[in-house]
Amino acid sequence: MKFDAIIVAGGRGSRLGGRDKPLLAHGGSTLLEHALRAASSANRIAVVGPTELNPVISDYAQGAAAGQILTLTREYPAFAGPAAAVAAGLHSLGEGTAGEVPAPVEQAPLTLILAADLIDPGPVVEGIVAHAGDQAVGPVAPTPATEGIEAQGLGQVDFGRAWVPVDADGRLQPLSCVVETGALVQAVESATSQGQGLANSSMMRLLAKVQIVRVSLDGVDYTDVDTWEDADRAGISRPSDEARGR
Ligand SMILES: Nc1nc2c(ncn2[C@@H]2O[C@H](COP(=O)(O)OP(=O)(O)O)[C@@H](O)[C@H]2O)c(=O)[nH]1
Ligand SMILES: [Mg+2]
Repeated sequence: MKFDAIIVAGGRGSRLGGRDKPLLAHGGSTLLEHALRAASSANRIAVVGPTELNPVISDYAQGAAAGQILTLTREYPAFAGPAAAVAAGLHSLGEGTAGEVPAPVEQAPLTLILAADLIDPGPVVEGIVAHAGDQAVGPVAPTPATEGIEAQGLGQVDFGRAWVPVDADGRLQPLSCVVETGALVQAVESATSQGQGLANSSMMRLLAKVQIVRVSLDGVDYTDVDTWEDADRAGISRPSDEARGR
């Protein structure tokens, strides 16, 4: 099943002293490279973050599949949060899909949403894309319960489906999920047309009217890097260590 990818990579990194988390090096590659490689079977990848990420994207592009389209974009205003970043990524993926001569770029039926601060995004992407691809060809199955805002009775409309991993503690991981592109488009349109829009909104709020399919994936590590303690545990060196050449 074909998919496009949106990699959200432009947070403040405030718990890491303002560092660009996607540029932290882990296992010889940046976290953004890990994310790009994990998404490498996507038709198109939109990275949403600052221009500082450009060299990593350019390096990745050297070895990318022929025809894969890569964009770097940013939400407005910057740092408006992951939901606003996803909307910006979707917008950039949508550009050039209509009316282009000679060949319009087709929007893929599924869209992967991925954070750029995961230590090992490969297995979760592989698992969730496979799961979504298997189910996406079938009809929308009725689900007994949905998550988040919808469960609170704030909205009932079903735009389509999102496959969202559930970690070992039962927490949903919406920043490594796959959404039916049509559902994501409707979710973004609906959210942006309402009062506060998407600024400082959460992924679960963005997906409020999307049917959430919870997916447990065996042996997947969802560890991300939010603090220097996380970085230490993952073997990511701190800037002071780098400066001392350790
Ligand atoms: N473009 C963009 N990306 C963001 C923003 N906020 C968070 N992200 C990205 O979303 C991912 C998850 O953010 P993070 O702060 O780690 O969220 P947490 O792990 O849920 O606390 C990271 O890859 C961030 O770079 C934002 O305002 N803009
Ligand atoms: Mg994080």
